Amino acid sequence: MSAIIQSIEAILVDIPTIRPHQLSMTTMGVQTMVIVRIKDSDGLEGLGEATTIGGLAYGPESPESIKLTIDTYFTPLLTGLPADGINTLKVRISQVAQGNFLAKSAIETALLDLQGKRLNCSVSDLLGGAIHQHIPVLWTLASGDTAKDIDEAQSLISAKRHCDFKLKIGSRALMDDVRHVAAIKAAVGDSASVRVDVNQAWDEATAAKGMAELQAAGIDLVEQPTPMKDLAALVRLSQKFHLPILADESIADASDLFSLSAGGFSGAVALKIAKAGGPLEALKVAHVASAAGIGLYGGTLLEGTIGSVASLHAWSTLEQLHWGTEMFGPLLMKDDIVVKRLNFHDNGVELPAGPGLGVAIDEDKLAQYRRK
Ligand code: MUC
Ligand code: MG
Repeated sequence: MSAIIQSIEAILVDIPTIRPHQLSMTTMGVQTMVIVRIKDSDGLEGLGEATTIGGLAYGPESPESIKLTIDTYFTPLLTGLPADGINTLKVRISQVAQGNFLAKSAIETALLDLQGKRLNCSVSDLLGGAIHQHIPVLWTLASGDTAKDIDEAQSLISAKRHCDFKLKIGSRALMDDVRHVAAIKAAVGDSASVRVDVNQAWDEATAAKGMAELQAAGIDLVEQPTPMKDLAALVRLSQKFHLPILADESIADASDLFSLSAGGFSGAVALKIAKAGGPLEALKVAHVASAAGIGLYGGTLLEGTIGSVASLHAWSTLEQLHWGTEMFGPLLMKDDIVVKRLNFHDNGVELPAGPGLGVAIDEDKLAQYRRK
């Protein structure tokens, strides 16, 4: 007899960031995670997480709306059903809910964690097995201050915590951003790869000028320079410059990437479990990318440990991550709600061992940070 889903809980957790994190659309001082706990009739528990950036600043789902979607729609639908039929449960959810990929991702993650615990294997084993145990992780420099960003980069390079950096630009005038980026690249030199994320802030003409300047400054990759819906602009820019483009907000799921590549885009894609609707869905994007010759990058919505580990299990099964990953979310938060924090070393992170995700909740920490 299959174990039955007995309860689903969605918990809002607020943890301050170690410093303000400045993006083109918002500055974060706190990160809000939605932690999902699914319990089954055998007494096992699966953990999931759905986290976004700056409430509603980044996308259409907020932490509060994710909790509402799970409490009001997904919990009554799934309670009482066999917990091990993940594909069947996903079909049931998509029959009642359009979109809501972050909420779906948290549920899919928790079901995978539960399945792994039941079968005594890791989530990456469920996904075909990890190829990599140590996964490269970059750091985002986004203090808003050039000198502080240079200090931050240099201390992280010497500690071997990160050797690749992503700079958040787009909120200032173009040439101010170019000077900021060029100063950081000049300070770190060849010891680091420097990329930028514009988070859709430029129109196509600004992007063309920006890419020419950034190419001359030695930048390696430009992420989402133009608005997400303007796929044609991404295609034209990718054909015009040798400096590669990383598509982020434009690509949520496999069909988005199919359209972009069929339109003639070359470059890379940021995979995110949150955008796609879970680790299984994000891997479908990776398969389309591989078929189309598009490079892979393991992306984040600045999730805490649970969401980051779910992503890492998925990324660990990919033979090649051309641009590495950015699974540093847990390091941006002042504290954590898990018993054992991730082990970041040698410019990357260790995939945790143990059944399921390999992560356990610290109940005292959860009680301290959960929203009252
Ligand atoms: C994004 O758009 O890439 C990832 C790293 C970071 O600093 O912000 C995110 C979101
Ligand atoms: Mg991005």
